Amino acid sequence: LIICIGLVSLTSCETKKPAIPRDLAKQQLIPKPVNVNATGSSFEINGNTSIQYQSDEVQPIATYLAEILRPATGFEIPVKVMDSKPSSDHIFLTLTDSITSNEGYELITKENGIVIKANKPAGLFYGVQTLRQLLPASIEKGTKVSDTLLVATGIITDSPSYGYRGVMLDVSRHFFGVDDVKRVIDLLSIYKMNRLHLHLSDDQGWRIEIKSWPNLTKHGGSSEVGGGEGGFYTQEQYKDIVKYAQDRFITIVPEIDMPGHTNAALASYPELNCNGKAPELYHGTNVGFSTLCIDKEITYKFIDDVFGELAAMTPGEYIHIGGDESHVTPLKDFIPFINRAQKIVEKHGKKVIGWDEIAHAELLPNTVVQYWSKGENAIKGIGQGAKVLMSPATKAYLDMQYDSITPIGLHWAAYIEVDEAYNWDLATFEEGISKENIIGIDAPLWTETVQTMDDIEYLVFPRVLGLAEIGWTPTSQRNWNEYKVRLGNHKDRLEALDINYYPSTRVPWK
Ligand code: TNX
Repeated sequence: LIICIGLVSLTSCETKKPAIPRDLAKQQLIPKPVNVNATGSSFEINGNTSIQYQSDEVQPIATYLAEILRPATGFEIPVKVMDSKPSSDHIFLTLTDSITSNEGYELITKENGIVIKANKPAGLFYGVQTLRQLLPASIEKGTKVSDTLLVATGIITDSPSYGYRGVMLDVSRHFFGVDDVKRVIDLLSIYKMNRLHLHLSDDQGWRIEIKSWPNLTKHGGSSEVGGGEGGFYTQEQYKDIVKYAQDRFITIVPEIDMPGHTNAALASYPELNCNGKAPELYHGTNVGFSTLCIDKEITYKFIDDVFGELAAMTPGEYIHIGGDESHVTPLKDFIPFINRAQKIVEKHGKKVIGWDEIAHAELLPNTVVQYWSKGENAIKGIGQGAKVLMSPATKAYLDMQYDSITPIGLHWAAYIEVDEAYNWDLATFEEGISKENIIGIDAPLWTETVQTMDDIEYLVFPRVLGLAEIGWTPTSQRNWNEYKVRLGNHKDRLEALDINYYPSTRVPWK
């Protein structure tokens, strides 16, 4: 059936294709939902579609969905409070106690409308992300698409395996501005990630304004690896990032790395050095040569001020204190330093995360140990009652090259191809660390070799989709041969989002 509208030549005639109902069971969702029940028909988003909600706290999520659908459809897609029963052609978002999991949701699609139910707004947001992936990839282009917007009918019941699903971005080795961080947040939210850990200080740069110690950014933030310009976030910019992330149900976890990885701070304030002399700024990529002066009282005044200002800008429960690779801090100094740093963070109302070496110290009851290199450290932490955040470098490090010819990245831990980043399980990775010990996964992107947003995307995508699924989908429901097909089917979506992904030959890209 061909319908020509207006006085246009035959070649530009619109072809109205009959709608083919979609099969919900065959949708290519990442992360894979826990339960899918297809009913073999479809709902069409059209000019009559509206988004309805009941309580005020849901309104921003309804608006978020409308803002995705409006440019793609050209339709008005009004957002309104539901007064009585939702009218047909609705997409209805509702909070209910019948869903029990904090981040879980149910997405029910019938021929006359869609209902997303959740216990908390976060669950509704994840239901919206699932709905987004049920629509044609072309909606991600942000411009009007010609595809008919059909959603397959059925019920999806879903909730995550782990509560902490994150990525770490190192903004110290190379600095990335607010817009880049926001793009990372947007892309992570599509895959239901809920934490962005920002590595805000290291030898090569201090990236967060601390008003009581202004030289940290003025001098310590002025360069980066290779000697380029560097940069930093003002407190206003940082708060803007925190809010932007919060609106997408992502909590920012700020890290100030110490007592090692502190050359930028030491270069900014001579009094922080045991010899009272400030070193030069550092533009190289060696690790393990710097340390705060453990014996000086000013060191603790410094970290009290820094954590105080940081805690005041941090709605999330955690502050990360680093603690890795303090090779020039003897253990007899490292232990009391970490003990005291934890107490200072706690005094400011936050819980501590630290790299696995902190397990040598006496951990506070709520401290989390981030496993990156030594299982024995993580196990030592568990012995003290700590929980573990899983980031084993051989699987979860996003700065590792895919193979020996990857143009950027490192390979000190491993080459990590897309299948290797997917084919493992948090709870069986290390004997002695099991599911009840683990809060989730954090995938770090260190940026010694990463200079642009394109570089970030190339190392993060597509591996992060698999890492997101490791955090969300039960292990018993995951296998590479099935996943690789779903990933291959995401090609259109990655391209519509304009992501510079690595086109691994191990994935059957469609
Ligand atoms: C080790 S991982 C580091 C970082 C480097 C990274 C490079 C960790 C806690 N420390 O300082 O950037 O290797 O892969």
